[in-house]
Formats: sequence, C-alpha cells, structure tokens
Amino acid sequence: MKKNDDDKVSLSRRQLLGGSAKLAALAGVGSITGLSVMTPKTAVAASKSISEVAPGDLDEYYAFWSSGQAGELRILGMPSMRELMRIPVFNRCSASGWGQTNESRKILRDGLLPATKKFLDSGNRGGVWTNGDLHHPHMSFTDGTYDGRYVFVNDKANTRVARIRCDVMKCDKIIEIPNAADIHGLRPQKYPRTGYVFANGEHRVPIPNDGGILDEPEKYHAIFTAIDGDKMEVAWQVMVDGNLDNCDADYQGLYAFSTCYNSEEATNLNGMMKNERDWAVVFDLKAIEAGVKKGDFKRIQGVPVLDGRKGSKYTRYIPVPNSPHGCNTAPDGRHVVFNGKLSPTVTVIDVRRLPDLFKDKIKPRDTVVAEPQLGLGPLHTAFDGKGNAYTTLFLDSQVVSWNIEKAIDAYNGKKVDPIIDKVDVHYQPGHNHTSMGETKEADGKWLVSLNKFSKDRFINVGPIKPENEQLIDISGKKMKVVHDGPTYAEPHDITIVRADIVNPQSLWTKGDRMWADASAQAKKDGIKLGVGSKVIRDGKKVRVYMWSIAPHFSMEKFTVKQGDEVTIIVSNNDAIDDLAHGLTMSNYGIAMEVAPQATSSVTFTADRAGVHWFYCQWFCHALHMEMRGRMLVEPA
Ligand code: RUQ
Ligand code: CUA
Repeated sequence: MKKNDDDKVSLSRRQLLGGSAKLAALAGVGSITGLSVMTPKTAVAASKSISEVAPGDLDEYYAFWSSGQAGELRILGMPSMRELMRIPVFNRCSASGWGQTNESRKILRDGLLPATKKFLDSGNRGGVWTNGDLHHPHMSFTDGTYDGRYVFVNDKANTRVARIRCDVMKCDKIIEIPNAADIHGLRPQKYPRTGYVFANGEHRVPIPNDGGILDEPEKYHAIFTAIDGDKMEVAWQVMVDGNLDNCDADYQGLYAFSTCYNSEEATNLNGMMKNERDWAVVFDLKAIEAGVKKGDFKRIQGVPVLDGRKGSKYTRYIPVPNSPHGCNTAPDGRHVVFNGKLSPTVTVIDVRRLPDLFKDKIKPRDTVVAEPQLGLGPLHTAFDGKGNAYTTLFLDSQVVSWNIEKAIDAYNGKKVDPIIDKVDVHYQPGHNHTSMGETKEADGKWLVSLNKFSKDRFINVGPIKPENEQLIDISGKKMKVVHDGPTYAEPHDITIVRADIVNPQSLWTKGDRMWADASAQAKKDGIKLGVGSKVIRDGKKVRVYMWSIAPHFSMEKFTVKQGDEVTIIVSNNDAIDDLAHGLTMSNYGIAMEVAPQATSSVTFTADRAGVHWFYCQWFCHALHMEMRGRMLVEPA
C-alpha cells in the first residue's frame, strides 16, 4: 500500500530530524549525522533541556513569529521552539496559492490605495504586491491581555498593516496606510480593547508625495496612524516631528508612545531644533479623539490628519538620549521603557505623570523616573510581571536583567545596582520577548532573545546563515540559555501567548466570508458550493465548479477553448481533521490549497492548448497520487 510505504518513509525521516538534538548529544553519533562540531559539554546541556517537549506532548505557548523580508507569519510552539505553521501574508506561497487564488488576491488588493492599484496594474506587476517586510506581530487585547481574536502585523516594504484571523490562522485584511511611508512600529491598544492598532510610518516623506518636492525637508513628515482594528480602516493620523520608530500603548487606554529618532536631521534645515537628544512622543488619545470630533484636522487621501508637531496639544515630546529604538510598556501598567540604542541607557517614564505633563504642570523630563545604564546597544525590553525587565544589548551580545524599582531608587540617588544578571547570547540580539510579557498576565517563565547573527552556532549552510532565536529560562534568579533555534530571514519580533487563549478551528465553517465572492457567483450560476459539479460558460469566461472527497475530484475532466478565462472553484467536502486537498494545474503555474470544508478558487487564461492534468498536492489518502483529472484546452 502506498500510504503505508509513505508513512514508513516519513516516520523514519521525522524520527531522524526530530531527534537530531538528542542524537547529536550522544557521543559518536555526531559523526554519522554530520554534527561533529557539537562538543560533549553542550551535548550534555542539550540532553537535559527543560524546554524539551517529548514526542506526543504539546507546547504550553503559541509564539507568533515575524519573518521580516520573507513576508510571512510563523507559528512556533514554545518551549519546544518547533515551527508549527507558516501563514502567508505579504509573500507569495507555492504550497497554499496565497497571492494567486482569487480569495487571497482580493485580500492583497482591496485595501490598497487607488494610485497603488494603478501602479500594480502597469508594467507587468501583476496587480498585487508579492513582497513584504513583516516586523511586528502582536495579538489583539481585551482588558490588558491577549484575547485570541487576531494577530496584527506591519509591512515596512509597502506601507501596509495586515490582520490574521486566529480562528483559522489566515490573513483576512490588508490595508495600505495613506500619507505615511514604510510602516514599522506596530502595537495594538491594550485597554479597554483593540480597538486601535497603532502604526508608525518610519520614513518621512513629502505630503503629497507626487514628485514635486525633493530638497524641502520641512515638507517631509512622519505619520503616526491609529487603525480601527475591527473595521481595518484608518481612524486618524497624527503628523509628528522626527522619524518614528517603535510604539506601544498604555494599560489605561489614554496614551500611546513612540520612539523618535533622527530629530536633528528632521529639523536642522528649518532651524527649529538644536537639541542633542531625540524624543519619545506621547499621544493623548482622548484629546486626539476630541480633535477629530471637532474637525481639527486636514483630510488627506481620505483620512483625518491632525497636527501633532511640537507645540501641539495632542502630543508631548520627552527628550531621551540619541536614537532610541524599542518602546515597551511594563505589565505593572505604570512604566514605559524607551531603549537607548546608541546610548547605553534606557529611559523609564511613569504614565501617572502624563496628565500633569499635558497640563504643562511639569516638564517633559519630569516624567522620567529612571535611566539605568545597562550596557552597549540596548534595543528592546521585555518583562516578567515580577518587577524585572530584560533588555537586549546588541553590541555586547547580551541580555541584561534588571529591577525597575531599584533603577528608580538609583535614579533618586540611592546606592543600589538595579542590574540582576547578564547572559551571553549568540549573537547581537534585536528584539526579545517574554511569555505573556506584553500583557498584565506576564508570567515570568520564558524569554526569547532574537539574535541577528548565528555565525558558528549551527553547521555551516553557506554565505547566508539562519538567525539564532535563543530560549532563556527566567524562572530563577539567573538567566539560563536552554535552546538555540535557527530561523530563516529575518524574524524581528514575536508574541508569546498561553495556549489556552488561542483556540483555532480544525475545520472551516461552510459559507465562511473568506470565499464570499465565490459563493455569490455560484448562487448566480445556480450552483451550491460543494454540491454542484458543473462547467458554466459565460462568453469567454468559463467557471468550473467541483468538489473533492478523498481521493476524488468530482470532475474527472473538462474542456475549455484556448484563450478562455477559466475559473476553477473547488470545495473540500471532507469534514475530517487535517484532511486538506489542493489543486495543481500542471504546466500552468497554478496551485492552491483547499482545507477541510473550505472553498478555494483560481482564475487564469487557458492560452496553452493540450491535455493538462490537474492533481491534488496535499497528501490526503492512500490514493492521493491518483487524485487527479484532466483539463483539455482545445486549440483556437
Ligand atoms: S525593530 S531590532 Cu523592526 Cu522591531 Cu528592533
Ligand atoms: Cu486530495 Cu491529495
């Protein structure tokens, strides 16, 4: 039996791969697997790892992993650090047909600005973007903690924000952000709920950016955007001074924060700024909402843009040492940490001082309650919910743990050292993240350091190396690196969510809005999806409706004419866990997944005459290989 044979092969492969750390840990086996670089000392450490999730056991956390320029979102299990799934978002995916199916193309295209659509329709660009740069995945919140509804992500490459539905783990909305350039920092509102998704336009650009301006920097602006996360529409924007980097929200629903770098460059030409420091910008959400209500904005490209530059009632600029990067709100609900990057310090403010700041009763620097010196290149800070913070030191290749209260005491002149521990990481960490760490339920169990370089930590795979995501046990006083995890280009940031919060479905729900267009068209064609099996000719357009039950397509063959625009709509009628089908049209460049109870469709021009086999490319049955049919394209 084919199925059994295949199972045997895949099992032994799986055993080999899954057990490779253990295998390598056994002296003498290293040479067989080619992992002879592993020293006995690390081998012992690996075999004792408390992060091991034994075969058949399940992880405690979902970790949503960005992939940078790869453009997708990934799900890893934690603490095993096993990669569980890839969710295509801004990329093209060969396996699932993301970027090619009608359903995904609608999502990739609908939220683009008219000018971008026009651009993508010209010059053989294919109508949708096929690349993206996904930095920051963050789950939606209710009442200060994750709620399992959505994960929001940014695209720095093409100025977009996307939303992933956690019920089916698919992207359902992508919008392009007008007026801003290159969305970087992204965080959801924590309280009362998401609510807003805050997004930073990193690069300053002329508004409007129509080619008429180059060397008039005073006409360049950076834009802070609040997106309505339910509707996936821009709610409002605020124009600020400086370049926006990262952002976060408070636990009270009153303020949002952004780090701002490059202030001198932003202002020296119009002579407004001689400050040696850059800023953290605080946004007063209630004042902004009132401003929007009152009409105190310019409508640019359809969205309200408020003026939040220096002196505005909507913002305050807190001077912090040059080029701050990460921006992290502590789970105590009071402290926000701005990470120095070029300065060895982080700056801590207390949000309870912000009302007085906005009333101008205190100066911006009076909101600062601590500024501990931690080491070289602090980029991002995570928290354990017990009053401690963990900051990555890019230049030192370390993570430093420190106590917030002690840092405050030291700032007030007490002779205390806030630093608890330092641990080497390999190498050059960017983001780090703790389990549940950006919520009020931070549990202080795990920390992941996302290191930009792996260098010698894995067997050499050529000039491009994986990153190294290291799992660190923070349950004790001393941090302990317990696992090295290679990941490909280039995870920036993660969100670690307790498994009980995330409850995806195993089957799609028939009639899901994902394929609403196909349902509507089927209705017009007098067909019920998953029931009808029919070829509809509509002038030069041909619609082929079929369904699948392992190991069959409901249609063994169909005929079209050369030059027809063919749409194939496949519904998977299997209602069994993990029983996905797909359709690949050979030698046509067409492939799509059809998950259990889902419908997928794809449209192409049948401009190549001949017999073309279509087959199912997701292993579904002992007779999976036989699951196929033929399309005849009659010559014109
Ligand atoms: S950034 S390495 Cu794109 Cu989040 Cu800091
Ligand atoms: Cu259906 Cu393979």
